[in-house]
Amino acid sequence: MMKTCFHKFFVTAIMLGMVLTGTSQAMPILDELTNGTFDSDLTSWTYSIGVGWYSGHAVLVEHDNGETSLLSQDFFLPEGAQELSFEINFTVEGEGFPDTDVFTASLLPGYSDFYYWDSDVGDLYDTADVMVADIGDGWQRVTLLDVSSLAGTNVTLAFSLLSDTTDNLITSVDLDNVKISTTVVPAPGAIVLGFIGTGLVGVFSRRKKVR
Ligand SMILES: [Ca+2]
Ligand SMILES: [Ca+2]
Repeated sequence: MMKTCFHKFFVTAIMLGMVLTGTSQAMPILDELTNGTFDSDLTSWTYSIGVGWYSGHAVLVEHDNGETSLLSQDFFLPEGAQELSFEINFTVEGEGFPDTDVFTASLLPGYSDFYYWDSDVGDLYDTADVMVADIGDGWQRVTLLDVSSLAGTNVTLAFSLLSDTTDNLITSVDLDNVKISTTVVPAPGAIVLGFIGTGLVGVFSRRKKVR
């Protein structure tokens, strides 16, 4: 009787595992964010003309009138992901008014242009979602405070620099230390073991009551 009961339980657990595995295989899971520190090049990033590497960081410069310099990476945002942050340093040369250069950061889906900067106004962002801190030598750290709603999914992080059309104003943006911070969550294996443990306790307590 006991043996049959365990047998049924484990067959059910294995079938459930197969269903869950089948579901997750339908969507290819990407690698997590890599080379956010730009140690030696732009490996793992997708980039357009106008984006380069210099001395341990990425640099976005204007490459043509009215064109966009784009740097992006598609990656898997892990379970427990909490904050996304990066560091930037703007250099603006020339007298551009009324020209306007625009830099944006987006985490898609969901956070389009969560950080926006233009050469006329400076930076614009929602303080409920984003924090900006001076960290010295002209660098600022921009933090998107809560990305937990996207944890466990594939996302795209994109930085863009849109040039004005007359180019009296020359902007370049240094970018470094793109990071995801996570809270500790139980590994999937631990969750499954937890379910099995709870199931066994249930089986034993039910049998005890029968006696
Ligand atoms: Ca670096
Ligand atoms: Ca410009």
